[in-house]
Amino acid sequence: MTAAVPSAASRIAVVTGASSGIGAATARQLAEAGYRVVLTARRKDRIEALAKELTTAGHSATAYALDVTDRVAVDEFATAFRTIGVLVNNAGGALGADPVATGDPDEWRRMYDTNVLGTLNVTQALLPALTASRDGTVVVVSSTAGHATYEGGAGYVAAKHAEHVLAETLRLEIVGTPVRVIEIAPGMVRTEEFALTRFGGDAQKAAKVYDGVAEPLTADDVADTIAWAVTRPSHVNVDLLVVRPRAQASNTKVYRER
Ligand code: 8X3
Repeated sequence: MTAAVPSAASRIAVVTGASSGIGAATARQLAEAGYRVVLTARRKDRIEALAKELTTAGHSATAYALDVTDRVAVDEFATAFRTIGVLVNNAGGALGADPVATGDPDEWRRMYDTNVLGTLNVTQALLPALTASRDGTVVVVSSTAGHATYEGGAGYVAAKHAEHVLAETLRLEIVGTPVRVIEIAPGMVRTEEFALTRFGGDAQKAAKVYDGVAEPLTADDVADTIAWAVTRPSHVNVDLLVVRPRAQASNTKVYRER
């Protein structure tokens, strides 16, 4: 089946957390699909470099430095748009892998802030513009951690469950409006930063996550599923897409070759 060509009113796609990993890969793929991409992240230098790369390749891309947890800044950002077609809520991440008994409440708070309230902030701020496009798509990049727990994951798992609930509830609440809500839940994805951030920059601990796993997903694999879901015809709503590497049967069942 051929991908739907974005309509004139739906051509802007905002991607949060676009400075690296899944966000950057998604921005690239949506630009390829014909969207005018707006890259947001805290690290201005990175999104500016990516916007330049995309523009040089003949795409339309702009960069806007944004911390999704800063509601005032998010509201100001949203004033730039009368209509947008797509919002990809990708900003977020994991901090720590401690058991509940010893987990750091501050890390739990920060994960809730970025993953859940960040998604809430940007979605609330841009919902009028998505609705005004008469063909809007909200993507929530959650995680398989939003659907089942694992030992040492509770803080992240709790935040991702909340993000999943946000997506599900929003879909119920706005049914009948011209906006669909798509949740993409990736499993094990090897990106340059996810595990490194989780383990506070400890490269050895980060590498252990993927130890012996033949082919963890890449950021491109996930971006591919996002771009596929977003480019389905408007009446098709991919509610939830769970994507894992073949070697991962569940959050706790991973095949390792050594
Ligand atoms: C990433 C998946 O297994 O590290 O969102 O929680 S996991």
